[in-house]
Amino acid sequence: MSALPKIYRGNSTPLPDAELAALIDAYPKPSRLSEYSYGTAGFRYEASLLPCAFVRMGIFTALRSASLGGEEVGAMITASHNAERDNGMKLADSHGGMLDADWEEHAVSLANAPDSKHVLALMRTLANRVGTTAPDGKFPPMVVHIGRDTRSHSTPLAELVIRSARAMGATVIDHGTVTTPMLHHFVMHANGHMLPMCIPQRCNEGGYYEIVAMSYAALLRTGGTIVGVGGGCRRLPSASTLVIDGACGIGAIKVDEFRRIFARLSDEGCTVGLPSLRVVNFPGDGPLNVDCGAEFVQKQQSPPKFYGDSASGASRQYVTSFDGDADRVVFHYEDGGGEFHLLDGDKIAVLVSSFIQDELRCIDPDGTAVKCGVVQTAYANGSSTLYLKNVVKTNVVIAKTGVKFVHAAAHHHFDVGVYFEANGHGTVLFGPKFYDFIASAEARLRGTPRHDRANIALRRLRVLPALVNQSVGDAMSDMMLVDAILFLRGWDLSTWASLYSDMPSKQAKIKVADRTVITTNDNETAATAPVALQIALQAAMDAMATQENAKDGPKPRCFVRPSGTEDAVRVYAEANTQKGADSLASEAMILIHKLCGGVGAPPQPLITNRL
Ligand code: 16G
Ligand code: MG
Repeated sequence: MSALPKIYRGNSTPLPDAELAALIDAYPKPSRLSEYSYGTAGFRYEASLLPCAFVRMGIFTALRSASLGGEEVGAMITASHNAERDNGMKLADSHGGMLDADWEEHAVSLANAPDSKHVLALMRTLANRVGTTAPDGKFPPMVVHIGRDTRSHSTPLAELVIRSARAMGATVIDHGTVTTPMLHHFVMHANGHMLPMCIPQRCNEGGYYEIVAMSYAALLRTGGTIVGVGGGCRRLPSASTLVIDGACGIGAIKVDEFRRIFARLSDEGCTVGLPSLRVVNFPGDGPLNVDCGAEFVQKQQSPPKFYGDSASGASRQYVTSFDGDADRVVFHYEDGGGEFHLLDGDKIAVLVSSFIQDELRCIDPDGTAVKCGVVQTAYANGSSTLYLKNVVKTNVVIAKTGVKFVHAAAHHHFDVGVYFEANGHGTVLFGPKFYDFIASAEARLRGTPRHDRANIALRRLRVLPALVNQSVGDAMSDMMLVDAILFLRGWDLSTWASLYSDMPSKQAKIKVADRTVITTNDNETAATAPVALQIALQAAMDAMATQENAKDGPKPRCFVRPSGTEDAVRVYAEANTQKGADSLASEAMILIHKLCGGVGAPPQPLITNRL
């Protein structure tokens, strides 16, 4: 059952300095850590290193809310796909997306200030700079939403954040255990003036389920009205039971709620196309993110372990895996011969963007009214990029790795911007031109037969902005979007998988003394330093292209980048054969070791067994 949040009302007046100082000094900087750094997705460390930073982040989030004139912000306590021992914080800005890049440095300064005296001084400087302190010491209203995942230390860590935000006089809304995208949704909806008119404002858990489930059911229902297709779409037996691997994390608990909601929808007669949901890998069934979940499945290219589940293989023909905080999703299945097939973020981008574009063209055959496009990262498989450009015929932009970068690019470049990282992070953003398009189509199509294809397309497009979580990628709503599209297309995972074949690829990582010696261009497709590294990588790619002599399709490709979440350099290579990809990645590893201060013995050649 969805719980209501616990609300602690604040009076906008911070505690006296001495009391704030006592709270800050009770959680000194850990001696084992030289500095906190703000990674790709916020702070993420071994949990015992975090209390100091978290007390200060309670203060920080309150200040951020104050700086926005009382708009509501959020903090999510999670380390996503990391092991259980780690924890972290993702910060949600008032638009619901990730913290504005300009404020990351303030978060880092506060986290790293040597003691309470410095924290308070920084806090005053920041407050004065953004003009938030009144002469009586009162701040504008401040509201901070808090969510946490199922890790054992998430509750005590969340309590620290709540304590310090309250010490600032902020109102704190504690949502308890939720997924990361739910917390982002609450924040986006709490600042309701930013929502487009067609999305009802619902800023709690029950409202979240309602929006997602109702718009999903509405999208499925449009499949019941296709003229000339035998009365409507049918669910293929191989897509009738959707098995959800919850990574032994929060996503399993939350997605299980939809089983109840679907039962209610069925009772109410909304039965078109609803699948059976079967959730496996709940918290406690097995260790969080170990041998299961999206990270494991995508990186290992193998099926997850189904802890405590003895169902027959047949029910596993249609499986989706979430990561530990349910902000990403991949699909997969084993075919009749037991071969594993992964449908990753690239495949989702292809499915979603071609669906939206097809529906738009039913109303606007020239495809000129709304600019659609897909944002990928350098990790996108070359075959997917080629398919998007040549078959879907859409615009493609390659952006830097990390949700905050792909999200910003989708927003910047397109009226309907689809973004998915290969690892399954992604969503769709709808801009003002899309809403204008819908409004004018509604006016134009009013009175035309309901079963006309343009009318059906309009009904489909109209529910999408509510179904997708536009604040951030969301495993639950992405899963339903994908499932609805498959249903409307009459496909199962194998039809979807057969749209194009991935180029064989290889990913690896290597330790160097200082990974910042490697810098890259804006979208990370080439290294800018050390200069010799890129020259050697290019020579290796050219040699592989000659060796493989493949005429069509994407060329062998390799890039390297310092990780934003780990102390390592990441390597990606793809080629026309697995052997070629392995060899290119091995060569890159050797070059990094030689030219960038590799730690330990030179790396051994990489060999993928599944040739
Ligand atoms: C984080 C990012 C993800 C990115 C990954 C790259 C968010 C919410 N998550 O998990 O988008 O793909 O980092 O990790 O932004 P890396 O820098 O270690 O390769
Ligand atoms: Mg995650």
